[in-house]
Amino acid sequence: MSFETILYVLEYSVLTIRLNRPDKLNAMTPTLLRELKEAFEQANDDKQVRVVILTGAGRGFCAGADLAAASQLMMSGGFSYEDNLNATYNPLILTMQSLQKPIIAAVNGVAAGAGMSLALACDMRIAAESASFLQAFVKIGLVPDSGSTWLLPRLIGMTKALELMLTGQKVSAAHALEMGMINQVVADADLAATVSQMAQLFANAPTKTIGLIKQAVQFASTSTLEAAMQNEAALQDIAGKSADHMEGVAAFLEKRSAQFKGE
Ligand code: LHQ
Repeated sequence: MSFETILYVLEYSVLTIRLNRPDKLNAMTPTLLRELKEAFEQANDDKQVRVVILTGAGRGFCAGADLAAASQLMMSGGFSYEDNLNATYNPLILTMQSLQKPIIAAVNGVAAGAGMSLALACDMRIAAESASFLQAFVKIGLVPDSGSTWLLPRLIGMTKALELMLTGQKVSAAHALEMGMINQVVADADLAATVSQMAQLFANAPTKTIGLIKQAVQFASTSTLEAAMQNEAALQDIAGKSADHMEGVAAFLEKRSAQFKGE
């Protein structure tokens, strides 16, 4: 599959999806949104892929919706934000959240508006020292979208999430780490190597179980304790029958390291 606005590079089990509109800080056009969703769907279906890295080309991670493209759509008449979000951004975020494989955001630069939502929808976030995060929506008179109102308070708590959403202030990578929004900050020059190291860890992990863990945590975030435990039990039944579980136990008993196949 070839793409116009993203780069899709699969090396062994590690897929790197790179947003590729560097001149516009990888702002999202309708084409980019469609391609990004297709890429994640392909990643889900491809058994060879065991971890996805999402990053940006150039000095930005993603500056959110491409405002030039959005204003063109608005001027062409009949444009509805609601329809647009429901048809493009929302399915993309849901595809990422339900991906049965881990996604690492390698945040190489600014993540703004829906671009910040994209980073928040990943499972791990490693940022370069020079990266920054902003809930840019309020600055242009919009409400946070693409999952930010759901994801951000869960990651950093309501107090800080509201502060960021109401002010639109730019947050440095160091501050984001302090707030618990991201997992790690590294020197700009070390970003690729650090992310690659983490990706290797996931490439050798029990991938099927990782998909189930994501599912369990997401289910639990909107359920009662009782329902969450019932769901854990059901998912544990699936994990318990996986080849990787058998291998994990055998490796433990034989005092060797496990060779997981992701199944
Ligand atoms: C851009 C953008 C951009 C186009 C930088 N669009 N060109 C969903 C549904 C539908 C529509 C509406 O919205 C949404 C959700 C959203 O995401 S709303 C939020 C949209 N994003 C923003 O409001 C952020 C706008 N960008 C900025 O505030 C700044 O560019 C940031 C703070 C991200 C970076 O600032 P700088 O580092 O100073 O870079 P810059 O502003 O000089 O940008 C570099 C170039 O990228 C420049 O193009 P040019 O041709 O002049 O060199 C910008 O125009 C372009 N660019 N963001 N969102």
